[in-house]
Amino acid sequence: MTKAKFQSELKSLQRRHAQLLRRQNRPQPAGNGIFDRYEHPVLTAEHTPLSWRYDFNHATNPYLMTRLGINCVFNVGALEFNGKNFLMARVEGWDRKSFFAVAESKNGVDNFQFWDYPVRMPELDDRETNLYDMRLVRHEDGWIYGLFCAERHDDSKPRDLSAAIARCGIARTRDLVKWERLADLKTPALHQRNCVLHPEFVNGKYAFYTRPMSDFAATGSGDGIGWGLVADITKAVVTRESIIDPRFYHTIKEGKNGLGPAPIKTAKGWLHLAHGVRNTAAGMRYVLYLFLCDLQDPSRQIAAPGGHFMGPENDERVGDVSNVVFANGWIARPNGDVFIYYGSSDTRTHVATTTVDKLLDYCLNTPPDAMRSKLCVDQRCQLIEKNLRLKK
Ligand code: BGC
Ligand code: BMA
Repeated sequence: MTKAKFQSELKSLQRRHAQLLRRQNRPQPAGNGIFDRYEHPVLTAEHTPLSWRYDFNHATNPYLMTRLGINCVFNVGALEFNGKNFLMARVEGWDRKSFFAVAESKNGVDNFQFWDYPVRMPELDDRETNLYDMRLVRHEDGWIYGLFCAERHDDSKPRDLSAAIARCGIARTRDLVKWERLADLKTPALHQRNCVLHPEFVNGKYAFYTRPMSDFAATGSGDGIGWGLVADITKAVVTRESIIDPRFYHTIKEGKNGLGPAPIKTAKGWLHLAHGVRNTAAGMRYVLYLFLCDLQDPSRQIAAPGGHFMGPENDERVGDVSNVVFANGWIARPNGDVFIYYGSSDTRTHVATTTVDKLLDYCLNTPPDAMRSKLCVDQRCQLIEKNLRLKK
């Protein structure tokens, strides 16, 4: 390619990229009354800066090739900071390694802009291979914590290249730029993914939501979402882990479940967003669900609406790992607006908006899972009867 052609192609790449970042996002018409999905994803691989992917020098990249491709941007942590919504994205390169990068937007639904550089997360040791799915939480101790999965090969099975160990990495920051890496969380379980820090002290201790599993990813190898207290966050050890949200046969969380972001504190309880997984002939299906815990005792569930809160729809169903919605970030603004950031099929990031009031109404007034077809029909007939009576 001549230098002149190179320059004009680069210009048009940059123009298209700027257009994508400027694109407005609107709520989709006809929601479900619970939340509004938006027309476009808020972050995709194409939203990452061109400088992360291309070499802009004609002498070293005469064909204007993508040099370091980005595969997908999904499963973001989220935090409000100085009135803006910040996302801590899981960015995955063409090399399958994930890393973290911050993108920010004023209105939280469009115009997300990545910072110039991704996060340089300090490494604990060089066997750590993949980092992903950060939960951001502003703790009452004054730090912003990031909890994430730090994955490595399971060296006790040298011939099995898919054998892995999932650990909970912990780091803290004041500005999302400089990170202090703390020791990984220790618990009785071999594997921990989807761990979350509770934003407040409980009995003077740090409280962790955990997800103990005896296998790296297999459904059925853990009992549910756990809870444990930790005295020293710099060497976090959970010795006693209790299950606060168990799995159940023939529900949306039959196979496994895990907490999403840190809970939102509301007047009626701690509001939780989690994911539930079931196994199907087409692989694992991931959906989102909500539950509410007691304000005084956050380990006690007080409301558990039945069924899924959100499942993958339309384009969301297809991607690198299809039939998945996953969320590890949400933001409740002081006015009660809630932004739920969710990844679809391990490929892209979307937003759905709602309010704390709607989510509480959903939690407190959606009937619980009746657990068998017969009782589910009874439950539905009660609703129908109530409606038909109104018509008379
Ligand atoms: C992937 C994760 C996935 C996990 C369990 C990891 O290697 O990076 O996205 O959740 O495996 O399947
Ligand atoms: C997991 C998560 C996510 C992912 C999902 C589906 O266990 O930690 O990273 O979205 O699997 O692959």
